[in-house]
Amino acid sequence: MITLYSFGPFFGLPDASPFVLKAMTLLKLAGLRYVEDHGGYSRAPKGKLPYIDDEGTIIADSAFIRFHIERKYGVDFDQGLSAEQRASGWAIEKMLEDHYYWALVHTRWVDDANFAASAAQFFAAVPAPLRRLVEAIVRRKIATSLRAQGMGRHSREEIAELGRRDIEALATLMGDKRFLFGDAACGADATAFAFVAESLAPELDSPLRAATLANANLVAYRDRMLSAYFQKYAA
Ligand SMILES: N[C@@H](CCC(=O)N[C@@H](CS)C(=O)NCC(=O)O)C(=O)O
Repeated sequence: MITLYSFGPFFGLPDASPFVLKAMTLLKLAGLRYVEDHGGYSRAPKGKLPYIDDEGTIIADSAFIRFHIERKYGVDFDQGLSAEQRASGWAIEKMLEDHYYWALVHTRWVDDANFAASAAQFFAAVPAPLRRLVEAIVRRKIATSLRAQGMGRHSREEIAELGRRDIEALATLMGDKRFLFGDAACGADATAFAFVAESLAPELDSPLRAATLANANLVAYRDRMLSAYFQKYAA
């Protein structure tokens, strides 16, 4: 049995992290059963979630989880796709993971009102006297990461504009297809779905949420993926 180390359900979604939601979706696409463990963050080999324990083999990072599933279980998530479609899928994933993600992080963690309504939920279990301190330490760490990555050097408006461009690009590439490349979900759909679903979390009244909501095809895509793979969270 595979153990997936995750944060746990937040924002009406199976997990607060788009990378964890991506890994869950990959496991489901591959038809692999897994159990979740919400207590593994302190032992995360790369200091981040997700990671998995597959019968004693530890794999950290959603990309390497994907490669592990492909190698060990003989799964081709992109079966039937052309070389060009596979390359496009990878490019879409990296736009969302290495660019859009940071706009989403900024929205959740920097803006005070959004933080109070969303990310602060993570600390609900921390004893009250310590909660403010822990929140402040984590927010400072995230602000430092945002600056180091580069996104954190832009103004709020500039970050919103960059994030909107990503969402518009994704919506255009999706068009009126059921999934990114047709009638079947592929590897990149795990990522695209995860980021669209996290963007639409109702707790976050952000320009990114508004941009996603403005694209009916993305909202329908989120609903379709939830119904297919996360029935409990479907509307
Ligand atoms: N490249 C990693 C990114 C994972 C990641 O950024 N996870 C975040 C949550 S969304 C995390 O665990 N952050 C905790 C930290 O940086 O301390 C993947 O694809 O799994």
